Amino acid sequence: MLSDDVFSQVAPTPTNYQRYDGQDGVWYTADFSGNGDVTAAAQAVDFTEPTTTPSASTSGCEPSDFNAATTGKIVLLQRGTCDFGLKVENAQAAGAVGAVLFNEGTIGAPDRNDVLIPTLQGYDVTIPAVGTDYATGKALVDQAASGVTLRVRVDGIINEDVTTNNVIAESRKGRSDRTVVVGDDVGNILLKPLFVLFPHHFFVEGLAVLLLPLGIDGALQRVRGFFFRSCRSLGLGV
Ligand SMILES: [Ca+2]
Repeated sequence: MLSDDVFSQVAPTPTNYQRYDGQDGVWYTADFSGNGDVTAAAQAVDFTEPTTTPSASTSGCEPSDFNAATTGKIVLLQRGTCDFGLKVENAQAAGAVGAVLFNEGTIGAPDRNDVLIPTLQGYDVTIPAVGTDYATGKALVDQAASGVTLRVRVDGIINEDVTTNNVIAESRKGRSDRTVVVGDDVGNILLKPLFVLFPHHFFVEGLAVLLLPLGIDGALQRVRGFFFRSCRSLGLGV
C-alpha cells in the first residue's frame, strides 16, 4: 500500500494535498515511480497555456527544457505530446530530485483536467513522482514564479520479480452470470461474464465495503464466482 506517500506544499502556504481515493483527492503516486522523500523548490518546465486542442504541450519532452537551475528541484511537468516516463527521465538526467506531473488542462476535456495517474513504465525512473490535476499543477506553476517549496514522498514501490497468489472460488448459489473480479487494473482482463469492480488503482478493502452490507447470504445470492487477482500484469495498457 502507498498510504504513507506524501505530496505537500511546505512553503509559503503549507498544504497537505489530499491523495486520490477513487472519489476525492487531487494526486496519486505515479506507476513505476522511484522511491524517495524529497523537499525542494519547484521549477516549472516549458508550460503551455491550454487551448481546446489536446496534446499540445511538450513540457519535459526535450532535454533543452531543463537548465542548470533544475538541479535539486522538484519539477512541474505538464501532460502533452510525449510519454510521462520520458519527461521524468529527462528531468532526472538534468538533476531534478522529484517530479509532479499534472494534467494538460485542455479546455472542454475533463479527462485532460482531472487527477492524472501517470505510468512511467518502460523508463528508468529513480526519483519519486506523483500525478495531479490541472488546477493543482497550474497553481503551482504560478507560485513557482515567486518560489514554492514542495515535498514528494514515495515509499513502497517494488520493482522486482515477486511470487504472488490469486484466489479463484465458486459457490453453488448465486447468479451464474456473475463473477466478482477484484484486483488492480482488472478493467483490462478480457473475461466474460464478469461483474467487474475497481477498474484501476483500487484495492481490496473495496470488496468488503461493497459486500458487507449484503451479508454473506446476500452476497452469495448475487454472485457465484469470485476471482481475486493479487498482482498487476506488466504490459497491459492503462
Ligand atoms: Ca518542450
